[in-house]
Amino acid sequence: MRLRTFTGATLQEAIRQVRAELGPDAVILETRRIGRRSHEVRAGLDAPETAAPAADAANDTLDRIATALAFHGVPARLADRLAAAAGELASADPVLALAGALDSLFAFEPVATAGARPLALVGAPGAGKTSSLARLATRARLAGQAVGAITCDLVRAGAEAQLAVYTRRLEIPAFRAADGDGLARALTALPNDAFRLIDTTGANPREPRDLQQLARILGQCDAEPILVLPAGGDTLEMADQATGFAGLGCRRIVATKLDLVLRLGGLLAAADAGRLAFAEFGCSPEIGAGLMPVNPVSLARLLLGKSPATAATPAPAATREPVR
Ligand SMILES: Nc1nc2c(ncn2[C@@H]2O[C@H](COP(=O)(O)OP(=O)(O)OP(=O)(O)O)[C@@H](O)[C@H]2O)c(=O)[nH]1
Ligand SMILES: [Mg+2]
Repeated sequence: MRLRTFTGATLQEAIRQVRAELGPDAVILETRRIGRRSHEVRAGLDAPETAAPAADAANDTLDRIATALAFHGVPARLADRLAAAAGELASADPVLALAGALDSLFAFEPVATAGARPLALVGAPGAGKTSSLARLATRARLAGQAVGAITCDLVRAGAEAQLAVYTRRLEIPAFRAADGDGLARALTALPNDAFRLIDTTGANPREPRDLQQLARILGQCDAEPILVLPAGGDTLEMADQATGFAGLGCRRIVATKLDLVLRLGGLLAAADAGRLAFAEFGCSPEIGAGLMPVNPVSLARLLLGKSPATAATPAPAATREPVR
């Protein structure tokens, strides 16, 4: 296989270079964000380039993408924008074309565990906030990072005990905070270089008082609120929920429960409506399974029918197959 590495300011631009130089049969092996402004795509070509009917192949690709987006229940206007962006890439590879389109319409920003602002997991009751906190804490601990957790959820019965199970197992300090002052105090009690995670009470985005209370608590510290949103809900409801939490300052989504659903249109609608970046996907009830950092290629693979496990990780080199 002929391997090449391409770099561009956006993933779409790097993929365009792959297309231009290696043709429609190029296989994407890896994508990587380098810093904030550069994307690297490693691609290969198994066979010599052929004079295949490129236009037909590109049309088949667009049909496949349109079918997948319809299956997922992506709202028509968003699906049209994605199809138009994919069409511009004129790629015969559906993953390539859809990844480029997703990259041009959405932002992708996985959670970095080092040097981060404190993160507050916010969302509706039962969304998966505490589980996501435990998964992010586990990831940071495995990376050798100092971690601390604070819960502001003193409301739901058993919430503190649930978090304590995880923090004890991870041997990380845990605090409770009843209000904004308590949260600010707990944050200063943790080392500055620690990865600081805040659990919050489930909030009803249709209830202004819930959001105002969250805003009051988080307003006293420099925490980034991250929306935890389960996949598979009604498209319009998810879009409304995302808009509500975006008003609280959320910029990113940790999507959970992808293992329970087949259709991801609601998640795309939510990210689009709230102008939220995709950060991580949760695909299992097990804490140990962790979260999957999302990038345009892994999301394109999921939308085109790959399971979360294979969407996230390229196959080993010896058995790697073309991404179709
Ligand atoms: N199948 C599956 N279950 C999940 C996932 N993430 C969380 N859960 C389950 O969803 C339920 C709620 O998860 P929590 O993490 O307690 O949710 P929460 O948002 O903290 O809930 P509240 O604190 O009550 O608002 C638990 O039973 C979790 O095991 C996931 O990705 N897949
Ligand atoms: Mg919780």
